[in-house]
Amino acid sequence: MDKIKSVFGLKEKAKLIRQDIIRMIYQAGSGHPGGSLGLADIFSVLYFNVLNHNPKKPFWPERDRLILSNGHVCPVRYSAMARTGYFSLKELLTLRKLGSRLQGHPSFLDLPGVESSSGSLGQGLGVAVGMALAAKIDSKKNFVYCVISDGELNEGSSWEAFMLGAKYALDNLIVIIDRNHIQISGCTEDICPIEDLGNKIRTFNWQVFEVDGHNIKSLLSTFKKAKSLIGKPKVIIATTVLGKGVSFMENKYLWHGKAPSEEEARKALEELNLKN
Ligand SMILES: Cc1ncc(C[n+]2csc(CCOP(=O)(O)OP(=O)(O)O)c2C)c(N)n1
Ligand SMILES: [Mg+2]
Repeated sequence: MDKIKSVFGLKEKAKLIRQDIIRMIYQAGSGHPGGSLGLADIFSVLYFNVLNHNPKKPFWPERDRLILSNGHVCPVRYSAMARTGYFSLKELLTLRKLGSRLQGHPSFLDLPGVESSSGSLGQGLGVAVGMALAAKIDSKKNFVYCVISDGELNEGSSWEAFMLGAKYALDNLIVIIDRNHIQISGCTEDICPIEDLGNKIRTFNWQVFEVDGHNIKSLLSTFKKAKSLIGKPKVIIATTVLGKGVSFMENKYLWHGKAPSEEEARKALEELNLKN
């Protein structure tokens, strides 16, 4: 696949992804717009630039793997997949319909290109550690990327996986944390504080990078640095805004898992259209 290298090009794709997210969730009548919109820039950078993949050959053995642990934000992944050519844009509107390959939480058995089923939080990092370890054992050169959310760091299983990743010095593993400070019912620091997150993970012997999850240029350079560093697993703490791009959704936890009404969807699309 030809990679998009320009910041402008990647921003344009992120804008389209955000519009898809609104259309899909409105059409489904349920879903999770907040986290999905917040991750649009990161998924644009991953799918159109960072990942070594072939949308026409989703089972290509040498491909990079992308595990989406916080499966509820799958509309962002489905849109990036459709826009890179895994399937048609039309199929996006089948989100959450009976029999659709685009389930409300991703189903690995249904949709080629989805590397693991997810939705039950706290499991993805363990899966990614296993895949990265397997790649090492097989002397493969591919990378394993894993997107996890800040809310799911409340799950102890995530921390077991951090320990194991360090034990095996999995430098082919790059984890991206969606640090939007919000989970299902409020602010992460009110529900079960996870700060000082960077230092916590550093003490687990991971290399930690911190980045603005909406700054395409910084994202590109951070992924580049993370890929080149050897000897340790790496985590990128990406600060994001839940609902990014839609003024009335931004930073509002109530938009974690709620579909927009017709009027709200119209307003959201209007705003997203006007954005540069
Ligand atoms: C094991 C498990 N427990 C509870 C849930 C219900 N749940 C779904 S999303 C969510 C909040 C997770 O926080 P985060 O992913 O940070 O939310 P976001 O930033 O996307 O709003 C919860 C508790 C779940 N999916 N899995
Ligand atoms: Mg969150």
